[in-house]
Amino acid sequence: MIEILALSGGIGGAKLALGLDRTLPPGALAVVCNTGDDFQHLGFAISPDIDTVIYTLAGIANKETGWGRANETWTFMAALADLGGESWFQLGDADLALHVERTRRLALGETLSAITDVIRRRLEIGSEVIPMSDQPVRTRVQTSEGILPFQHYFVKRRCRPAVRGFEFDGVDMAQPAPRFAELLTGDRLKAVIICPSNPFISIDPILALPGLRQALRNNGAPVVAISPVINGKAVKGPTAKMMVELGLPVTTASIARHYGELIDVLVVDHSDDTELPATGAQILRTATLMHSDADKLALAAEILACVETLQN
Ligand code: FO1
Repeated sequence: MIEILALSGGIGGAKLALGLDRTLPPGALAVVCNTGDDFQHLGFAISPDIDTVIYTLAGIANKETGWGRANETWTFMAALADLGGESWFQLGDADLALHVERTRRLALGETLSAITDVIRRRLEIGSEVIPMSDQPVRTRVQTSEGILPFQHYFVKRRCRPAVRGFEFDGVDMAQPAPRFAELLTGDRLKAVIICPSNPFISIDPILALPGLRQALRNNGAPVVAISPVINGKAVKGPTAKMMVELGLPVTTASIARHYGELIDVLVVDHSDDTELPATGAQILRTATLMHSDADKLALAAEILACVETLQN
C-alpha cells in the first residue's frame, strides 16, 4: 500500500527516488514524474523525466549523463545524422525502443499512465511510476531570445539564453493522472516528498495542475522538500543560472520562499549555514549531496526517519 508519494523531475530527483525505492518495501513508494519536458520529436512521444526515473529505478541508467541508458549504442543517431536528419537530441539505440513502444501504445489510445505502468513492471520496478498527468503539459521557457520549447532551450541551446519565466502550456486543461489523484484523496500517505529537482522546471509544472496544491493541503500528509541548492550552489543543471536570471539569490532561503507554506519540512545540507525565512517549515539538516548509492540510501533513511517522527 503506497505510503510515500515522491514528486520528481529528472536527474536530481531520480537519485532520491532510487534511495527511497531501495529503502522502502515494494509497493510502498509512488514516484510522480514531471511531464512538462515531454515533446514530439522525429515522430516519437518523448518523456525524459519519466524515462530518467524508470531507467534509474531499473538500474540501467547512464550514470555519466544522468539521462538515457547505460551501455548504449548510437548506430541509429549516426545513420540519421548521415542522412541530414535532426541529431541535436541524442536517442540511443536501446532508448529508441522505449520511445517507439510508447508512441505505438499512445496511438492505440492507451494513456501515458497505463503505458508507464506496463513499462515499469516489465523492468521489474517495485515502486509505482506515475506521470503527473495524462493530458499534455508543455513547459516553454521565456528567454532573452523569445519563448522556447523546453528541449530547444535545455538541449538545443544548452540553457544559454537568459531565463525570464516559464509557461506550462495546457496545464489549465490538464488533470492530475488518475492514480496521482487517487493517492492524494486517500488517507494512507505518510508523506509527500518533493525530490531535489529543479523547482522551476521540474516541480512547478506538477504543482501548477489545477487543484493540486489544495489536494496536498487537504490530504494532510506532511510535505518534505529537499533543497537542490547547497551553500549557494545548485547541485545539478541550470538551477543556479536560472535563479540568478530570475533575480533570486542562489540560496536555500530562496528555495524555502519558493515553496512557502506548501512544505512542512525543508531538508538542508549540513554545510549550508544560510539564514532561513520563517515560513513555518521545520528544518532537517543532514547530508543531502548524493554521489554514491550509499548517499542516496542514507538521505532516504534520514527523510523516512523524520517522517516517522512527524507521524507521532
Ligand atoms: N539531454 C541533453 O543534454 N542532450 C541530449 O541529447 C539528451 C537526449 C535525451 C534523450 C532521451 C531522454 O529521456 C533525455 C535526454 N536528455 C538529453 C535529457 C533531457 O533533455 C533532460 O533530462 C530533461 O528534459 C530535463 O530533466
